[in-house]
Amino acid sequence: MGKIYSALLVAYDENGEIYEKGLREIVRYNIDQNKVDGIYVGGSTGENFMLDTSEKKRIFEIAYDETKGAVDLIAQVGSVNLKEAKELAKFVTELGYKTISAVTPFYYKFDFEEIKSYYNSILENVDTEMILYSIPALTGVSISEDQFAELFENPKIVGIKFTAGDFYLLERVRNRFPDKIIYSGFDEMLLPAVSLGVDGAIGSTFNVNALKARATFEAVEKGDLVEARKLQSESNDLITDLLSNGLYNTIKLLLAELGVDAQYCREPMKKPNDEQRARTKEIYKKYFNQ
Ligand code: MN9
Repeated sequence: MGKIYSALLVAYDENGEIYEKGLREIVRYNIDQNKVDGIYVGGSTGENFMLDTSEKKRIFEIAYDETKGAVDLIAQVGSVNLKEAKELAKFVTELGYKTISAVTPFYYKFDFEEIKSYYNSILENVDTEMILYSIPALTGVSISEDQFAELFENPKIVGIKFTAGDFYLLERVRNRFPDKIIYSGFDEMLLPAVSLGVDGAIGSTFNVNALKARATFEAVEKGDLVEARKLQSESNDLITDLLSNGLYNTIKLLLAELGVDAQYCREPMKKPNDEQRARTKEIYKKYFNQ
């Protein structure tokens, strides 16, 4: 059965500081209500790339402590500051995380040799397994099939979080590396990814829509494509509404409706305005309060 991981949202208070109570509640909600198999900590959804090192560490600590081994955890430690990435890899490993992940280095146009040495360097001093995080739409970095093969030469690299709509590449990689773990990263493209044989999915919208994502997986595994398409369409109605109203803010506001004190995003992301709040109430009524 495919695994469903929430890409963890982080609650920030009015001033943009980590709001521990809310973060703990989001973790709990994912375990108790969303019934996720795991949580991906420190990803895009956690607003990670706007944080300093001590804040990243604090989030890893809180998520680890609140989870208490109930579900699997993956710590995203990647950073364009390699020294920080290595420090975080060591930190989370010592905390007890069994799996790390790292986004491809971004901003500068690193060549593949540099990308490869970034990954091998992060893994040098830690004994954890690594899931590559590929998200070309945000990083501008695409990894080809042959480049994945080269990265997999490091036995600690066990899989990919594949956040892209390139299903040709996904099929090629799936077919060539049957033993690697592939997580689909775009929730709106879950069904095509599942149909190509991914092992699981990691997504922001699973913070409120994990049960339907799991049902989509199950329908494909039963061979019921008609049901799977119906479920994906229902999810995509919600995802379209979320994206058009401001993704992370709207999920946080929905979580608030569901009793989770998810609070705000951190600057430079904006706080929701009245219109977004009103629209979220409608979204809530449409999908969650039937
Ligand atoms: O973790 C997420 N990516 C980002 C992956 O947030 C950048 C996805 O879950 C998307 O948020 C989601 C909506 O496009 O698929």
